[in-house]
Amino acid sequence: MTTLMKNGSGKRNVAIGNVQYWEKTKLGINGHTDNAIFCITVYDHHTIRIQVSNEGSFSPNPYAVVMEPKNTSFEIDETSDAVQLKTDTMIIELNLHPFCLTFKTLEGKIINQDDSAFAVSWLGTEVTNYKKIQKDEKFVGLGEKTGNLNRFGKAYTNWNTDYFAYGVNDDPLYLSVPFYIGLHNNLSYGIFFDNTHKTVFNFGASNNRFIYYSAESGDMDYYFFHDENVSKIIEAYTNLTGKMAMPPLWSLGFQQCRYSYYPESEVLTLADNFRNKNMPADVIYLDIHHMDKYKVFTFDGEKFPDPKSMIQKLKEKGFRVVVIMDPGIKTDKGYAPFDEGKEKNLFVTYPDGEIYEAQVWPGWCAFPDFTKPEARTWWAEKMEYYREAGVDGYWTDMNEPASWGQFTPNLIDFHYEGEHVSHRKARNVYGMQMARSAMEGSLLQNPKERPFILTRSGFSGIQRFAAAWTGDNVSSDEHMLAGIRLVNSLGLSGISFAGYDVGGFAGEPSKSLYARWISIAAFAPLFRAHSMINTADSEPWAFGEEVEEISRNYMKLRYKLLPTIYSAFHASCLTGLPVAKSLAIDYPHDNLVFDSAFQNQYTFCDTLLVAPVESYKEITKVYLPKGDWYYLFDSKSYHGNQVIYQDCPTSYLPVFVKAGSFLALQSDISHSGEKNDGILRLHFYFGYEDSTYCHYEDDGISHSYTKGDYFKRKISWIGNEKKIVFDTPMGNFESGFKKIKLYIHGKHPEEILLNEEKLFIEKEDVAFLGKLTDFDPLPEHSHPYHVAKNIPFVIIPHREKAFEIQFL
Ligand code: NBV
Repeated sequence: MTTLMKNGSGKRNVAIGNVQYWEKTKLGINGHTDNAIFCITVYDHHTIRIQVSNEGSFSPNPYAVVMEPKNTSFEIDETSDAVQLKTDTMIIELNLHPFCLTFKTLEGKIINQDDSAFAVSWLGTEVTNYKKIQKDEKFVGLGEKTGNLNRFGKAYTNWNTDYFAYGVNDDPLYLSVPFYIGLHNNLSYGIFFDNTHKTVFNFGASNNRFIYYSAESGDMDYYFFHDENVSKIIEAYTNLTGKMAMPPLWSLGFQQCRYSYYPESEVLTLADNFRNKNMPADVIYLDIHHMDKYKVFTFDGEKFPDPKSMIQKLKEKGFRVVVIMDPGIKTDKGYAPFDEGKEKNLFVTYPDGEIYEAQVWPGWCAFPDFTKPEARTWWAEKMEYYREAGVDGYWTDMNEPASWGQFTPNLIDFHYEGEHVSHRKARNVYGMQMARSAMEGSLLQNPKERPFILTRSGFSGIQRFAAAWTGDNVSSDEHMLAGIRLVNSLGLSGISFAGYDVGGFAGEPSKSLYARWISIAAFAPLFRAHSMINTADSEPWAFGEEVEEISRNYMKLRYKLLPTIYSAFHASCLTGLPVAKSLAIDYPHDNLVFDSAFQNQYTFCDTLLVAPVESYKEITKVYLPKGDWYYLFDSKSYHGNQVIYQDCPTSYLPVFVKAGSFLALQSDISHSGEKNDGILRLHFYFGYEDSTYCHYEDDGISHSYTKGDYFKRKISWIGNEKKIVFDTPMGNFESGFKKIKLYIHGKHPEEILLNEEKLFIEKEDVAFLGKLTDFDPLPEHSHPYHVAKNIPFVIIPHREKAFEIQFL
């Protein structure tokens, strides 16, 4: 196009120009301007795609988006200067001279608007969309990005990067999600820029005129989301880019990693230690030393002479093994994965066809082209080697891809589903496609079980394939808090199953730091401890008796909470909303949420408010947003909308429970596969706001839940009627709980309804969870009280703390 000729050297900015032609289509508007073609597509009422290209056609973009436009009705209104497209949720106004988009509410409030002079512009191949900054606008999300919850005033680059011991303000890291949420004037919207090149998001850094997002090359291809609240925007974004599938229950337990546990005897002792020390755990990782000379799909015969029987022994103790897989394949003739990959043309090459080699752990390596379907399938087939040995989960590391020198030449070729592109376009999706291949491999090799893949690198949509962790963090308080923000930000960006290395990967944590970190991580979606080679032991018992005790208490609490956590994962799979929710999701227009003192706070499973605090603090400020709250450990109640000072000795993490909500706990178990005592402890925290807890169970491992083999029961609190309602369960799975003990916390009226039955509660029946060391103050039940008519359970009152409900 003329643009490129005029601007080939990238000397000056070239804006999109005036609209010369437009037409209404079935799905929106198509047209062209002085310098580009454009297309506006209504995906549904709250999701609009804007594509602009100066290359004559739009590129297919095969990775992030899984949704097709729905047939959504919309209206078009035309004036001489503008065209308005109106859905049930918003108005998109296209100014014609020049092209400039304004997104408005149905009442006409501006949600978001292009900078009228620059709108979409090019500098050479670099394409940018400039947006006006709205008054007091805040920005959240953008995935794995360091810095403040509110990203205003900073700029970020998306370019997947291996970054050992990154600083807490460094950028870019391993995984890119070019999606953010804007907040202002009680409005919220989302923008997902679907371009896999290196992209930059500037939220008002070094200028006071606009915010912008730009890509080195390719189309301006973005989705605009608007709805009544942030949750709905995240839902819409994950409708577009996909939701996670239900992970295996064991992956929600405690996971222990180290670079590296070997030989076999050390791994087995590690497992015994967890059991002997009465510390619940589910997963042990094998890092790169499990391999023969770091060659993927091998075991080191000396360190692990019989991996199959070792893994079998671990399984008997209730452990699952997750094995690391790095993408680099040693270029050794005679090493089957290399020979095969070469013969089948599955490696990334230079444009002249020569295999691209770079150095990683095994030495010079070739890299499977995971953007090529045949390479993904081949890798998935190769995973038979691990499955044969009994491996259950896979950890895709170094998949940015990383190599010594950290500077991959841009000219190398990638298949990119047949588009044949350079590294510039493929890098950001390489890691995600490796994780995809690992997930497909897990399903291929072990079709009856759900995969668990943990990935370091990824792109928008990675939640469909893997959980993510935040890479090589450092043992420091500021890193601990930065990790929490990273996980909260991943959650804002569609990646719900995420965590950080407890204790810090690089360096060595102090006793109190480890204790604090593991306490917080008990409330992280992924609960995994890890540490670097040549560092001191860092298992939860390695820091002395007191830390061991604290770790045990929080690990046990995690396991007791598994019914709640599992139910929250189920909800997350349906909605795309995170399990660890930044307060920006539910309280987006409350400025204190963004205050540096409170920006790390989040809700876990919608019920618990976690206030992370440094290890050296004995007292901390906590912001309780609107509503009422109870301190978890003694059920002391607080009004919300206030800052409180909370004692936080190392053994007590400030955690609060939302008034009016439920927490479902089970008895102590030592791993997720162990049977509980069949009693669900349902803790209700009295309050005036309504709430619903959707209790979910299934077999925890197979896919049969997708065919109806689940147990699901809505338990609601209707505040103004003072009524707890147990809905009829749904699904074909028999609940593992035969009884429910109901605990009522807080100052409540003497009469509460349980469905239609009256439940009389004496004042002294106020319950609390008790001291951490005495966490299960459940007394034995006494006499049956009465049989409720319409619901299948018996209520047994008890004079101390709980009501027992028995299923008939
Ligand atoms: O495989 C070794 C490590 C791994 O333990 C860590 O979790 C990854 O993030 N890996 C990076 C390679 C090099 C670390 C210096």
